[in-house]
Amino acid sequence: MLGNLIDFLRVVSAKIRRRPVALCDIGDVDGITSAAIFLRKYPDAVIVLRAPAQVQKSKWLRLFTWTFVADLPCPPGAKVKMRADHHRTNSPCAEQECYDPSAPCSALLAAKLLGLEDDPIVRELVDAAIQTDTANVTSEKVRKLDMIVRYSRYSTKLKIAKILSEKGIDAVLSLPEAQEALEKAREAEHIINTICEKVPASDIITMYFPKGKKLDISYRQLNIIIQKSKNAKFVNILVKRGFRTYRLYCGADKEGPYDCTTIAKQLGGGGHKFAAGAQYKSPIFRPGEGFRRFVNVLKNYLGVSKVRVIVVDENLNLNEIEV
Ligand SMILES: [Mn+2]
Repeated sequence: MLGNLIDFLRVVSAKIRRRPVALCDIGDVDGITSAAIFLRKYPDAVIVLRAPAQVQKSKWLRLFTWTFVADLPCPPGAKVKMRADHHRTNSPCAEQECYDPSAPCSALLAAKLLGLEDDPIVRELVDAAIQTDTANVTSEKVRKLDMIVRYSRYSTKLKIAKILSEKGIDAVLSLPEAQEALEKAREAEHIINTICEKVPASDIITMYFPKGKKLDISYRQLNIIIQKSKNAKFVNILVKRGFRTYRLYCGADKEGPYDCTTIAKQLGGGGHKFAAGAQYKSPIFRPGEGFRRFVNVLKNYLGVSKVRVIVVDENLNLNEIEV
């Protein structure tokens, strides 16, 4: 709420001062590096970071003309000058598009669009985004940046984008805020490992966190780790985030045969074949229906009448049910 007001005022003030405004994905290294690449080109730009679902729903984002949007859809009806994106579910919407669903990340497209492909800092950032967005992190530096981005608060993420644009990844790793975020990440990693050890290996793994907000972990990261350590082909994690708000994290093996976008779209979300998500709400008088809704979509997609779901409570106890 307050965050929206502050960002609204930041954009208004940018407009008054005729500064470029950019809207980039808040969730991962790809979004933040895309923002940093834009700042590299336009150091006085004002950056707003949001998740895809927030962009769809926000009433105020669509009131402005955006100079640049990256790793996100356009705010519905808004005028957007340039956009760099690789999500199959986000169709082209800007005056100047650098849109390629087969690209490994948006940062690469942002670099192309802004003509910065040969800039050494930009190349470092693009390389980091490729590693994280394809879930194939090979450098320790990038692994740390990924953790820092995931576990930093909003103001820190903006600061990180700025520092990345000026000095690159090393400068971010030496920030005191980065140490704090890494400490949080270590705690989260411990929780994730504890959960992971209790999950039996299977091709298809479905998990439900009815008290999901109580665990301070990245569920996207949990999904990736479950996929890898259990050799799973299709992992769905449903998280109850509030009284009637649900969030789905879907992950699928790149070699197939499953497609996450099919599930995510039916719940109002989107993404890639191998990683997609959705956030949706249950009706006010039936706050528990969100779980049913997801289970039905999944059963339909798999063509089965029952699925096994691992329910994880806030004390990390696992309970397997058939629904
Ligand atoms: Mn991306």
